[in-house]
Amino acid sequence: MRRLVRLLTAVLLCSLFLSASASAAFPDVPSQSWYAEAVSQMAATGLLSGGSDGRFRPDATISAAEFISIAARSAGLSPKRGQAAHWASGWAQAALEVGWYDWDELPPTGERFNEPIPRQLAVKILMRALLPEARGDYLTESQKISDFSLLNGRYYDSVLAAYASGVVSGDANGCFRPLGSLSRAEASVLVYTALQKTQGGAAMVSSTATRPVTAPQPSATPLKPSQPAVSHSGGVRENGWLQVCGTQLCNASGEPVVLRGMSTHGLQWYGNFANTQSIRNLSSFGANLFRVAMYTGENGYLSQPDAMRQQAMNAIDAAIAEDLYVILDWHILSDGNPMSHVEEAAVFFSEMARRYQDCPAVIYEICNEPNGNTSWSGDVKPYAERIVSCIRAQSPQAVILIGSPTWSQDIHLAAADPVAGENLMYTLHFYAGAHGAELRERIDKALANGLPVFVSEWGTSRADGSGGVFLEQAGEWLDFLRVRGISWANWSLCDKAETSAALKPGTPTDRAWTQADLSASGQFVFSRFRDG
Ligand code: DCB
Repeated sequence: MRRLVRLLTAVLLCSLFLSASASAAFPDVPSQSWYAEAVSQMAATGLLSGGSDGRFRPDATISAAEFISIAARSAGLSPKRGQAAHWASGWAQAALEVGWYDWDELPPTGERFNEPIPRQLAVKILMRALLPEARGDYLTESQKISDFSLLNGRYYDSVLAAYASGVVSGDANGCFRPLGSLSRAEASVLVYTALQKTQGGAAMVSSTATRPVTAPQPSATPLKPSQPAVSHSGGVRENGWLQVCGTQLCNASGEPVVLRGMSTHGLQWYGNFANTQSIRNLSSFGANLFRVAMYTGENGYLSQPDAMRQQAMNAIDAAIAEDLYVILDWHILSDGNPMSHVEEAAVFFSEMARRYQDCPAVIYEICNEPNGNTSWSGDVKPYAERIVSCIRAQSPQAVILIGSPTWSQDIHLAAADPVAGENLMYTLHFYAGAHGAELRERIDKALANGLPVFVSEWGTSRADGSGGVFLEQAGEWLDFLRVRGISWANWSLCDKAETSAALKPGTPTDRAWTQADLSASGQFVFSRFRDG
């Protein structure tokens, strides 16, 4: 024990001495700065260096090459034969081979070596390099990150582990800024902090506290579970054209948006609830999304195309006038395989996408719920490729929602083999009385694989639209969706005598609605539009 103490003291003294001398070596690293200790200690042990002019450039943005070489040295990795004529190529190759990151995140061919490294990638590399055993609990750690929904799912594990082990904490607003860059000073503190958490890193521990990567404390007031990860963000005038950033739906300026609202029941039966007054009522309760369910079978579009098209357009136009985003849903159900009517769908979506090509409100849902003997790779995916190209020919950027087999529950198949293109999202449908943790796990895995998810239909009932209502289970679902910034539309806005209907039988469509008009399901769902 005495020997150990003597050894540690020697190491500490030695590192303090080195600290003083190294700090002096960088004229642009003030000895009192929050990063001085990290920079000087790491420079002294050869883990990082300054420029040929002897300066450290603490405020400069760190490049991928610089970060990887520091992480690799810190983890004791040896450079390999690189694939690019770049000084860091050998380090990047070694890091790639041990699996710190994937080829697409930083190609070893070097063309992105000099670009800033995104913070999410830096943290992934660092955690794999230095603290591969660290883990973070999803619910606990994600609550600490107010911009969690901006984080790409493939970085969840590393970032949550980094928060749990105290390597990273949020900025003053509790944000991680996963796509932001790091200054050289921040990166040094980040690596140094991680080194201190490693077993061998005790030698680096000094008596003075270091500043965490961005702010002194993990978000000073951790987010309460009831607080939305992404707040509800208004209508079309406020947000404009939507876009998909990573897995998150964003507005025209790239800020996260969550859409929440109602789906109609079948337009052929309950089209009266797709009028202006009903949509205005919905909006007054806080919804910013309306879904127009145009059945194909069951006396829908396939049997009366002109009438149904006109009804769908009227509903869309009414939603646009009320400033709501609106989903045009090709509601396949009894016709389980979308390929059965792909030609009709191609004509329909080409025409609709032309009509609404200048309209940022319109979102296309190309196949409600494939079911029966339908496969992803053989049916739904080729169908989606065809219809996406029809829509894209008219509307290059509108968001398109794609379903999957088993009533749009098989997103794992889509995640393994997604459709190529931009602004595509994948629908997951659930009914609270039938579906729970298993489907939620599928969502998390899909997000982790980079698949953007949109819950374009869900109910408080059993999967047949009746039974229950299952409000406790529905609450669990909505909490889950809120934390992940996932948008949703509830089934359904009608007064049918079934529990999933939001309105009591006989509710009129020509006046404002009060709580007394809402069913048990409606009261629950309408109260969740604003904050999730
Ligand atoms: C979906 C459909 C939707 C259906 C609801 C509830 O189907 F997209 O059209 O709505 O979920 O079942 C119901 C209406 C009824 C109507 C019936 C037929 O509420 O009033 O009579 O459509 O038009 C699902 C979703 C999931 C599952 C099964 C169905 N599942 N399904 O997991 O088994 O059989 O319709």
